[in-house]
Amino acid sequence: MTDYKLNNLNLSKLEKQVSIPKYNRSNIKTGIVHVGIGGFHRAHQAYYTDKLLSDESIKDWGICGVALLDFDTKIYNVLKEQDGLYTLVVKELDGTLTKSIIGAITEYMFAPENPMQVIEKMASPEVKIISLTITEGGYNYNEATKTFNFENPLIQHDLKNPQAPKTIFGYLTQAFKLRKERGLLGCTVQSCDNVQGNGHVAKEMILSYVKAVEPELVSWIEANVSFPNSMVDRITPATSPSDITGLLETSGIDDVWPVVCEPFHQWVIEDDFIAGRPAWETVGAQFVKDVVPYEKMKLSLLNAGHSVLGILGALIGYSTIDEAANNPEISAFLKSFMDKEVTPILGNLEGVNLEKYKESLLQRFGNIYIKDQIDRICSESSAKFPIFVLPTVNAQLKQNGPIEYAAFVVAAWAIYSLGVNETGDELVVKDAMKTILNEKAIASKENPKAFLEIESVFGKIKDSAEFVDIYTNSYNNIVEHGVEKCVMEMYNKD
Ligand code: CS2
Repeated sequence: MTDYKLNNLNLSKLEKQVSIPKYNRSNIKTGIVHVGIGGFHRAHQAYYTDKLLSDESIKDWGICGVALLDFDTKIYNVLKEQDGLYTLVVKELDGTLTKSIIGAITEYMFAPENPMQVIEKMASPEVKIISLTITEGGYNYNEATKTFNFENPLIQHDLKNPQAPKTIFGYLTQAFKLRKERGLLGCTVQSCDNVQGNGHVAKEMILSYVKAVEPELVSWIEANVSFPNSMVDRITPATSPSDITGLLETSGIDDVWPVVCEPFHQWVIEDDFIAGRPAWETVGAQFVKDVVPYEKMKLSLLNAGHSVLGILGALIGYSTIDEAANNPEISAFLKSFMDKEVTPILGNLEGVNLEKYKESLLQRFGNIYIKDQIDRICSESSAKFPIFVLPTVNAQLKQNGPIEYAAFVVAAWAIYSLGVNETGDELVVKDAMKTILNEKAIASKENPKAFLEIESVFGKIKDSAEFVDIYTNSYNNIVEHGVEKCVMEMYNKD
């Protein structure tokens, strides 16, 4: 089989091997600027948009992908070399691979190289939506103070260098300023991150920043920018070297960075787009009035479920999520956590069969073909726990409900933060707060409560005697008996 480098020129030659964009990409105008062109965006929003563009009458919704951080230089270079094209490899439940080339990213920019180019693009009249996957930590929210974190050095940089910002807050401020000065219409900021009330949080954090730097812009934003909430879902592991070579060997596609993902995908969006939007509902997205209950369900079951499997699995010595999910002890623990602690706090979810949803999650986690990396799941846990796990604890504490399972996972995370698993192997801890997590983890060997003192993660949880008690017991039990034995005893007792 001849190998073809993935780019515009070779696209038609690949038609026999895989599905390729069915539209003329050079005719598509940019209607969306997307910040954060990692695997998830490319498996989700860009995938939906590519499907939409197959209707050749739709020409206004191409995506300009923005790589915001220095660290994103690789994806920018790949997209540039491949004319924005990449292969999406869906790993089906029976192990077959469905491959398609996605063409929705028609422009790409590297912000650190040319910040003004990005600001101009965000302010351009044809752009109606600025969407974001900037990760949970990207919203710069401090759990302890419940406010915007002005101490972040990158924010300090933006305050001093408004024309050459580094954070999304600096970019959006400049783009809104230009729109206002030029008398242009506003636009929608659409968060696609795993944050409860992601639109609300995006709005609150952006306005906090703008209030400090351009207070006269606040009322313009309030009147001209909308911030719909959305629930996004598709498990997208990091691409492995064998995904890349496998694609080349089986299809002759020389793609430096394909994206692999599960077949399941869901997107529930609040219909609040001030400058118009693509008809994503025609390709499977759901538009609803209030997305908050769906988000809560997904974050506290799926994402928290991931953290449970990730942290416990890492301590046992597993490297992929399916290994943890297919360990009967761990999966029974997860099921109890979901049923006993999460389900009671979800309230009424009209039209959702929660039992089926939970069942489907266990099946998705257990998919042996996905091989989602435990390292990926455990990375940035300091930004994930406050959104995925701790709201369940706080809600249960308020109603004197059960917290055993969640407290156990927090204790396991404290031990994980020592950086060694139960067989003595080193763990790759990737976390913006790695140093403090490790310091507190070491102090926790003497007094487990030390870990809970990180207020920007745990807020006031350390003040709950009940939580501290159960957490400390779990901590000591894990140290003494190991995760698997404790887990077995816990659900046998129930
Ligand atoms: C994961 C998510 O990062 C994580 O911890 O839980 O990336 C998860 O795979 C996606 O939200 C699935 O929709």
